[in-house]
Amino acid sequence: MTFAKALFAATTALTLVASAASAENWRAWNIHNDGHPNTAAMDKFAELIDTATGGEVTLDVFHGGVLGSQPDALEQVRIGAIEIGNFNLGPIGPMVKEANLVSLPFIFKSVPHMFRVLEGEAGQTVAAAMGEAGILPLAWFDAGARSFYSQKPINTPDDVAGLKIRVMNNDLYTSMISAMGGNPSPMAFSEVQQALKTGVVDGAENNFPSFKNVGHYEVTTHYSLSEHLIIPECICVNTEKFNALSAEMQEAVRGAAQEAALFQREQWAIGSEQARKDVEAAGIAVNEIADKGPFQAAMDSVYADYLAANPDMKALVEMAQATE
Ligand code: BDP
Repeated sequence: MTFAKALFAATTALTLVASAASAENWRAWNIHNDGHPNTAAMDKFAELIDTATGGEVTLDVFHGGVLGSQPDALEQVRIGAIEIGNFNLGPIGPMVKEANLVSLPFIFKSVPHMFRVLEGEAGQTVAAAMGEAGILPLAWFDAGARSFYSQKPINTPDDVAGLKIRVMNNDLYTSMISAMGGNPSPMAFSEVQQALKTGVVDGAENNFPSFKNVGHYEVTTHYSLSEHLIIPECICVNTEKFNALSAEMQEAVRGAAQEAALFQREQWAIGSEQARKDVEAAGIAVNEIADKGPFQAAMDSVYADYLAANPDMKALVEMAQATE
């Protein structure tokens, strides 16, 4: 072997060792099962990240919440025990104050409005605060709007009064239900079907895909289109793990996440329409709410109390509200 060849062989071997050592195999948390648009999107993300990074970063996605409840998984991503998650921003509010912007009922006029806010300055502030807290958003998912379901139609806040309603883990949601005269019951997603079935709660609230995919429609009769919350979701990564990647790999990972998010939004549009048809075919009565004004009015005290306790959120709330 000539010297040049030997040098080449040695360098190649070193490069291989170096790239083997720097290859990252990450775990990703997903709460949903097969048949949910986000499950397809997270599988797609795993493919995309592998291709985009040339195998430098690979992903094992754990579906069905097997790595823990959402609040637990968030904590694990925050400390780096799990690298990635598809999180709803609702349960992030208790950890990252700025993320609570999206958990104010009726803050967004529509899903496109929500995306415009996220893509603007308010969204950058939320994303930066999440990154500081260790949960860096790489891309945003559509999660539609959340509406109430129970054993009776809901048309006014008075229809919620006296009902025990399951909510996600966030004080804003307990205040929201209390302001309608209901009894809020924060509970893990995995427990809701049983709680509805046994009457531990009278109702819950979610979008059509989640209402269908975990069988909540099997234990309720009415879905009422209150659309009181439009909460985005993210592909979020542990900030330190992401920052430890080379600039080139960061770009590849972010690009893969953004492409997966575009795919998710397409899947979401198809999946939520299908989920609505499926639950209706299974006997769920879906009712429009002719006037959402009384629900919005009932939230005045929620906003007032929230802003009194968090005066530093006022500018962000106003920025979102002023976004066209
Ligand atoms: C679903 C979200 C999921 C939440 C769940 C819930 O995709 O992240 O955990 O709602 O209500 O729509 O807990």
